Amino acid sequence: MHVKAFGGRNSLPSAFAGIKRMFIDRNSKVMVLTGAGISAESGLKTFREPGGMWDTYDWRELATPAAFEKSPEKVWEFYMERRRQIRDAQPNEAHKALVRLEKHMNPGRFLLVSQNVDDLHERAGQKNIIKIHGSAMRDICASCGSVLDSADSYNEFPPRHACGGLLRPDVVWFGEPLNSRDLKTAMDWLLSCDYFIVIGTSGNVFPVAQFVYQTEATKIYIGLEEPENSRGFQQVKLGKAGIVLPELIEELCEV
Ligand code: BV8
Repeated sequence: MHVKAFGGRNSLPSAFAGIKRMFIDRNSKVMVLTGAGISAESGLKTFREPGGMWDTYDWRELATPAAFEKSPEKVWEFYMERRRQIRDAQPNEAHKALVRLEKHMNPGRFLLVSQNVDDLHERAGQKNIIKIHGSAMRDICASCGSVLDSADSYNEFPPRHACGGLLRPDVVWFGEPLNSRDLKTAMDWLLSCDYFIVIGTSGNVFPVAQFVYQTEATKIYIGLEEPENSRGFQQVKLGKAGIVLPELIEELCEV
């Protein structure tokens, strides 16, 4: 059942009255998926909106293994700038609301899967999280696979690991497979969760964009505009995550 999107804080038409009556029991199983939209109110750019990252830069030149092979310096310059912006950003009300939701749930009944490579969920206090596209705040050695916390600066570019291999940001680039263990955990949760709440992602990037079609859970989307995969959701609530999410979680969990 696809219920049309609507905007505004209190315009809960009857079709959404259920969202008010729906109550998430502490023992329900809740899976949350976030995208760049949840970090927008922290001042970080999204990707596909006008003025967004891929509107400004060509991802083929910056977020693929071939790009790194061709010009590691250029790729490092791009990620060091994003790292600076992430370090200057703070978690917003939406990140904090998800921490309250996790605390509301009984142990083992909450999982956050984030496509974001920033660390705002972690800095907000989120515990059970899978970063399915990796983290811009970690580096990995392209030769030996060692993972390091990112340094604020390097004395050479591109930086090298002690083993001599090139370091790269520990993110999943286009054309790279997602971590198989993370993907299996996500699949297991999709098959068993009661609620699948998706926030701030345009539904353009695969295989994550297909998740909504791979679960029988109650599926709610929160974002500024209808995502590409909006037909997969029973409920689409348009608005800023920093405003809508705290209100929704308060209604659903009375927290
Ligand atoms: C792979 C890390 C296979 C780097 C990123 C079908 C099946 C499988 C693959 C494919 C397929 N079709 C195409 C592919 C290939 C490709 C793909 O999906 N291409 C797209 C462009 C069509 N997928 C891949 O390459 C994936 N790998 O499939 O490998 C394989 C298997 C075996 C062996 C080899 C290969 C890897 C994909 C991961 C790529 N990495 N990022 C980095 O970030 O630097 S993707 C990038 O997009 C980010 O991770 C980002 O998180 C992700 C999703 O973007 P969104 O988060 O949705 O951001 P967007 O701007 O689009 O939307 C933001 C939304 O927020 C908007 O809707 C907006 O309205 C809303 N919003 C804004 N403000 C607010 C808000 N909402 C609420 N409140 C607000 N205030």
